[in-house]
Amino acid sequence: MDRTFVMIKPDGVQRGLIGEVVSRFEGKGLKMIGAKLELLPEERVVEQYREHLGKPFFPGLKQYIMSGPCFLMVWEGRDVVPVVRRIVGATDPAEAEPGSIRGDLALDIGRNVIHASDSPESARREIGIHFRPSELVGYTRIDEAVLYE
Ligand code: IDP
Ligand code: MG
Repeated sequence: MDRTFVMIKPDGVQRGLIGEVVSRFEGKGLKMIGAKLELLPEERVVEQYREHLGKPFFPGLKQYIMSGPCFLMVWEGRDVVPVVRRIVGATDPAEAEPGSIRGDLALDIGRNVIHASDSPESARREIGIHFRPSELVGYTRIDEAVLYE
């Protein structure tokens, strides 16, 4: 099964959206295999967003991500990377489709509630930045027998 890294950013945690976000992925049939609430150290924020180093919004992005606790998760399921990106919605919440997390729950590109890996390679890299293998839990969910053909 594929895996992806998802993180509720400090605005989402402060606004009490952890449960809402988790329940959207659970309802879809995806399986959470790791989760933790953390204040991220600077090195891991820079590593996660290294493609954006040097962009004008980078200092503000780093400050935002370090402004409070983030809720970090690893989710598993078929095609989980693109499936989760669609549930999350476009980067700019003003453009994000209604029904998506950013479309329903955010307004500002600089406070867009959630991060999700954009490719299987990014997912592997980002999971490796934030989780030790021992923090990921392999198990069978009782509904897996009926979720997939
Ligand atoms: P993504 O989160 O949808 O993958 P990216 O382009 O990878 O979007 O940007 C990473 C994060 O950087 C965004 O989620 C957002 O928090 C922030 N960001 C991107 N572009 C801007 C911008 O133009 N202004 C402020 N923040 C931005
Ligand atoms: Mg991105």
